[in-house]
Amino acid sequence: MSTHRATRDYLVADAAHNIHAFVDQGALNIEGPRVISRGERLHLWDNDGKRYLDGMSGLWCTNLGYGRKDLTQAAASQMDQLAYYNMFFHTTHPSVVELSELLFSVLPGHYSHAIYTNSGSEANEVLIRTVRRYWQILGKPEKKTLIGRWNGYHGSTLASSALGGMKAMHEMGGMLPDFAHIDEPHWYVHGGALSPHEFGLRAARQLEEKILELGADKVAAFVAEPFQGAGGMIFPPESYWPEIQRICRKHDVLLCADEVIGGFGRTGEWFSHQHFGFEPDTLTIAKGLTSGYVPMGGLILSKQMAEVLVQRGGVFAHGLTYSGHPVAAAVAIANIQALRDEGIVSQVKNETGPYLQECLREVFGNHPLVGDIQGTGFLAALQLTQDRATRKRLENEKEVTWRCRTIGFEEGVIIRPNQGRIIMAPALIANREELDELVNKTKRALDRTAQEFGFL
Ligand code: PXG
Repeated sequence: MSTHRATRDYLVADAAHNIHAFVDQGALNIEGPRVISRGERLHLWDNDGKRYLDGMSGLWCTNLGYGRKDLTQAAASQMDQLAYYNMFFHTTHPSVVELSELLFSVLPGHYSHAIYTNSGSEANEVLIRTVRRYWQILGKPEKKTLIGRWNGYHGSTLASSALGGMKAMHEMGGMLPDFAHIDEPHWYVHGGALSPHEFGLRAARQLEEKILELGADKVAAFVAEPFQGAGGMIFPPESYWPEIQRICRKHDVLLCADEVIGGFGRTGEWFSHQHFGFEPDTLTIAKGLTSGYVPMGGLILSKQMAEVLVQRGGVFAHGLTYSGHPVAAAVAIANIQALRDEGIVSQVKNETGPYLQECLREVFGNHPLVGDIQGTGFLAALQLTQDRATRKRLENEKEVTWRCRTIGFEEGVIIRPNQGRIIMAPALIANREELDELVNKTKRALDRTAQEFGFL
């Protein structure tokens, strides 16, 4: 554990040496980041002892909350017994074998194989290589284009960011050939006069248009998050996923779900594609797999795909030093066991998730700044608006939502501004009292924001 130093010391050293994610580093150095030092369940403490309720599970990952001794002990015992070994050159080890047995016992029955990584970005890199390999083995090497979505997020490595649809990332010298994008199914912003149902179908049919434009014999896969996380917690209309699945099957295009945020109970189902009712051929996982205690991700393959790769594929030319790392696997086992044996996933589905959704609708349903509330399980987005009737977005939505986050910190709650929305995704262990604290502090932050900008 690091020794405790004055916050100012940390800020000076941080500015001298660290480049942070997705910020203007020069501007951050002037303002200084918050130094977070300790966590317990849903609460975090900064270096000066101020306490916050973390409404975002870190970066959507601490599904079991902070300070779980079962997870830290699983890591410590595994380190004592076998701190490292690998899956190269005809070896394996007990913790990765046991993890896979457990993982496939909670996954739907049509999945059978996993390729482990250290992160979600790497899991999507492996996905890209694996779907191309799959079509090569089947004698269709031309089927190599992957279709993603604008505003989708699949990671920060080169190919995963090309697959994603974040334009700022593409502009940083990152676009690659053989990737294409369709629009996001964001009814509130793009739906116009269409009903959500009609818009969902129209958004899905863009995939068919794109496949026909590129030629189905060139398209390997469609990859998407069941709901968009980093892109603003956008839930597609109910008509969207069944139509996407129909189109993929019709044109022999693999359907790949990025479950990095949605996996491990977030929606109240083990995996979010189960909530939306479709059957992907692959799943990418990370974050909630270990509740963020140690890095781990993976690619899950359907039985049908795995059979092609295993029975007909020959050498699979891929491997990471830390694929299936014993310590990460031991933590993942303890994490999945806790989610299952403590009934946490079903509690989010049947009890605490509906409670959170109800509270949010009760408290924010008539708020002058809130035009729409989306969410299920332990996911929620408050869409801010200038005018509820016309769904007009706030002109200064970035400024307003960022101010709301800053006031949130003052009020002792961590919520996230995103695309004109205030979003939250608390740890799945949250009880009613913790959820009340989240909702009440968010209400104070939003009220103060509304007052400052003249809405209240
Ligand atoms: N896929 C999805 C759907 C993600 O959300 C990744 C892949 C990449 O995972 P790694 O482990 O390589 O980071 C992610 C990551 C945000 C935010 O602000 C979201 C992510 C990461 C950091 C910030 O919403 N998602």
